[in-house]
Amino acid sequence: MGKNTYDAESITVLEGLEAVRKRPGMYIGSVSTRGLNHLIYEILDNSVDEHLAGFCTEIKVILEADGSATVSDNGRGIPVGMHKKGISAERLVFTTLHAGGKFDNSSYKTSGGLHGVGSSVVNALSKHLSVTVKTGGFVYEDKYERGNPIIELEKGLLPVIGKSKETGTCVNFLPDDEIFEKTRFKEDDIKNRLHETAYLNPGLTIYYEDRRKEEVEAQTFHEPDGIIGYIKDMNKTAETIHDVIYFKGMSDNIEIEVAFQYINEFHENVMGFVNNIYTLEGGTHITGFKSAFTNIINSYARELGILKEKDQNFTGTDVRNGLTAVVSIKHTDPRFEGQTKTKLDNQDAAKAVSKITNDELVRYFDRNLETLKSVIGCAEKAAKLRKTEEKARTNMLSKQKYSFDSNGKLSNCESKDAKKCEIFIVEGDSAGGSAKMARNRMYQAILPIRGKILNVEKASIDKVLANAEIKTMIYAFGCGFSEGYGNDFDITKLRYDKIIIMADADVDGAHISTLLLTLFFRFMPELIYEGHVYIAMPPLYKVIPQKGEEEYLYNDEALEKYKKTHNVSYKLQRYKGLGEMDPEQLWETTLDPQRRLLKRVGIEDAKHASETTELLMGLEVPPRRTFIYENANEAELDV
Ligand code: TSJ
Repeated sequence: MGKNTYDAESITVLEGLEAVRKRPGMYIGSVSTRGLNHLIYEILDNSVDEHLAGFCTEIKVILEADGSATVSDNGRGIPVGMHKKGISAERLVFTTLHAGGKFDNSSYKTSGGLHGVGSSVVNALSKHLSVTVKTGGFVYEDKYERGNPIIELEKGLLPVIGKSKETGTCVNFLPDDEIFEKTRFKEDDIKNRLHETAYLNPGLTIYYEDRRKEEVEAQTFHEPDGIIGYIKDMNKTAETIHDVIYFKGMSDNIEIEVAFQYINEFHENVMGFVNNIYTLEGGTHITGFKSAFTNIINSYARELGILKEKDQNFTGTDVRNGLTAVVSIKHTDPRFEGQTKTKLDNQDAAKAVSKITNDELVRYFDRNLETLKSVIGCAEKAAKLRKTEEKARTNMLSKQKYSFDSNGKLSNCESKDAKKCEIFIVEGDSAGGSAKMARNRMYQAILPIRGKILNVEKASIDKVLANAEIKTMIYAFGCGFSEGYGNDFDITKLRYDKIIIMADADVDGAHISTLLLTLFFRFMPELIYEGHVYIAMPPLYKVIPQKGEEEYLYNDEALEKYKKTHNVSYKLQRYKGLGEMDPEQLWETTLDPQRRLLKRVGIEDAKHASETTELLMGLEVPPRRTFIYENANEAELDV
């Protein structure tokens, strides 16, 4: 650093970024893969803001071969000129916490959202970061290491490295392996996010490239139909009841955009976005949308005589039966609450969305009576089913509370201390038998399940609850279950800290895991939200060298690595399934808390899980098998 007047300021700046490196979780949520991907989104949001401000039409996101990421756009370019006290504005952006807003005169800051922390945090958590700005005929460059500028400025101005008639910003950064547990970006999550961003910004084209692979993968995301296209794609394989309905409006300075369509299925999918941020936990915009919908459909149903005077109103869940909807709003000052800070809290949004939804639905349905009638038909079907199910449930709960222990299938553990207890849900009787012998019976319970449990997405609830294995499971967990029409689920009663799905590493195993996750996701989502659900990762191989220690290998990468690092002859044993392991092996590889590998099913998977489920269950048999097969080897060796 020079002896310039901004010395004092630089010191506080560096202290700021030092705090980020000390407690990264405070700024990006976690240092797991989720936090890692978040770095890209944080930078990307700046370019999207530039698009929202009306100056950028193209964004490129490149996962580079060296593990770094490059995000670039064709916007105006970050201001490089002198800002207050002699620091270039660009420097201030990258070295000051929360600097973003200061120059940002676009009306909607995405940075107001989930962990919206700005590019300085990305800078602080990167081994190196470089910025190239094209503006005013010149190309400027700046570089940082772990948040520290490494180029000395002359008179506070950035060095010029070339000329250009174009404008734009390009940022390249390599996440610091001193900070992150893993530094490999997860491409599926990133591609989803880019696609979502394209749907929400129909004027934007996003190019994606993954250069880490031998064969470079390139994709373009451009969705000129916006959220209408989003709905169409989500309902691609479903039987739709009407064309996508779209409306937008402005109320109380909040911009509201909605697209929806009913399909002939027994579930709802209402997704909310605030300033392009997906709100997993919903919030006021969603509440406003839902309450307007419920009111309107009920008053039309009475007007049309479909609901008689003596009839009860449809519930909100009835009204949303079969509904796929996207509610996207733009708010100048969004506030978020909830466990993952993804629940909109602004009361004005509820009022505004409800007003616009109300006005626009009335306008539409008054002119489209046939559509209205088929929508009400969906609610009627749901109400009928609900009433049957309410009966079925009362019967089930009163009759069978204590009866299914007689299956004798659950081998419970002795301890009643839920914090220490685990339950393994094991596919197949033979693996179940081995697991029962191998387990630590003090803390580990075993529940073998046979074959394929019920497809919960398709089955109605009384069928689900009639399934012996599911009943045993619900009973064993001890918390009841929740479902659209009431909530009997009580997570404080959970008897096991860990619920561990143990299935073979093959197609059928993947199917069983998906079905179980669907069941949990639909009827006991708190189990997933609160991180109680895990997937056991049994090894794929055992290597037995002529000399030296035997080793279990958990994936093909580990095998490749072993081959490269061990020059001795060895026998390679491939496990086909859990059933092949004797109890001792099962203990060593999959049950022993000291040695086993578990994948935690996290909230980040929740949205993806539900989509996958819908995809899996909605499709015919052949594509379903392909999908599961393709993904069977993709489980991440986290935790
Ligand atoms: F912040 C960042 F460095 F992470 C970043 C910012 C990364 C990337 C890839 C792009 C951007 C960015 C910033 N793209 N476009 C802009 N635009 C501005 O910062 C900008 C330009 C001009 C004016 C103006 O009022 O003239 C205002 C702004 C906010």
